[in-house]
Amino acid sequence: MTATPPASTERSIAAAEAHSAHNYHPLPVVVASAQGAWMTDVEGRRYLDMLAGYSALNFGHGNSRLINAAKAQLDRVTLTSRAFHHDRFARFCSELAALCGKEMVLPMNTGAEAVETAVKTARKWGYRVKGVPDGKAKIIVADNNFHGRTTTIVSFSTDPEARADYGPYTPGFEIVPYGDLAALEAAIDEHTVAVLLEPIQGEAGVLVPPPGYLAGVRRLTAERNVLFIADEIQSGLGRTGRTFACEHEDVVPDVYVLGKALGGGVVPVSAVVASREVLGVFRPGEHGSTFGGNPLACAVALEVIAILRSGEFQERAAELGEHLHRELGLLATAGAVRAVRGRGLWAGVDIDPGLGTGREISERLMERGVLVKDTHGSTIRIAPPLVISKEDLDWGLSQLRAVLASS
Ligand code: IF1
Repeated sequence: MTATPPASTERSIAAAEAHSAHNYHPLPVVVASAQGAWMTDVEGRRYLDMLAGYSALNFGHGNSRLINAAKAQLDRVTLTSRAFHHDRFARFCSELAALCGKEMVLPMNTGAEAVETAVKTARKWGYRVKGVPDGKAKIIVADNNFHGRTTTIVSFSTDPEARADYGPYTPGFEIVPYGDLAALEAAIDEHTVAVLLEPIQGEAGVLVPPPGYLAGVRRLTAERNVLFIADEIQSGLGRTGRTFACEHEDVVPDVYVLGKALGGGVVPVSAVVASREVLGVFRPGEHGSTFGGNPLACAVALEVIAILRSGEFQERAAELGEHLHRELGLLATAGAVRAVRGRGLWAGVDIDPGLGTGREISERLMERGVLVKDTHGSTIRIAPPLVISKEDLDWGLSQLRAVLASS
């Protein structure tokens, strides 16, 4: 008797598990193609993408404007390194600075690199501009933060999974409770150069700070000559219904840290954006990256910036987000859902733990053609591409309702 060959999905997963480090536990789906808010697996099954590459795909899979910008640039020049100028760089920097209402841009690739760059910027600014004694600079961060996975960044993580076994850790950070202005005020001293925060905490479960918190952080940091660094890598670029999540409190931070959607889900593009006083601290040779600000990255990001300038996706996220949160609120009153947080097309949904872990709910949703990602415990996050139609969003929500009803 010959064994039936395992399905293509199982073979792909087995092969991946054999030769890749097991630093992830993906849902058992093998994607082969995607368009808009939909993905198709190797066996032709279709799934509604309610994660959007952790918000890297805000403008949808295969967005024709972004793909065309990339294709056109592929035929011209893709990489020069920063040893030479290239003809997309100046426009990228000036247009991104303008989008942020700032003056200067320092481009990198991944989010973690941009956060590292912001840390370096703040320290250098502290020594050169604020006058902090050498080696004493302190940066205040929040508990349950997620800013990336480099050794310095995990040094100030409070998540044992992200941090354990990676010491010795980088000093110079103080952790305060997120949302607690008094604790932040007490932590600021004469050596404090920056406060680094997510305006909405993603990994923590899409945690929106209490009203007035971001405005309070802005006031305190301004009064004490401390930089307010907003990590808008996940919250920014349309997701919450505004270009930046800080806008919900009319807050303009000193430093924006951007990533994910800046590359449109096509290429990794990140950046630190700030005033001349802040980013002007760098001299040649003091920081850099082989790929940061490369022609392909700049071409795609320029199209992302043009898309954002129209405001179309911010408006979509605001409108559909209101609908999403209204519908999730109904689920919460029905009992299966304990809490819902978020803004715009971004929600953290705490499921009644009696109904299953976030992972189990995610697997059941996958079986019904909806892809989401769990975070700690019984929380799932919903963050579809902003191109999602209201009908598709409603269909996805009906699948969630069905899963909760049958759990
Ligand atoms: C992973 C979470 C999302 C971020 C913020 C910086 C970075 C991230 C606010 C670093 C990255 C990721 C990375 C991804 C999981 C993910 C995530 F669950 F951890 F929180 F999106 F929800 N600042 N977020 O959210 O950016 O270096 O990855 O480009 O598996 O690590 P990166």
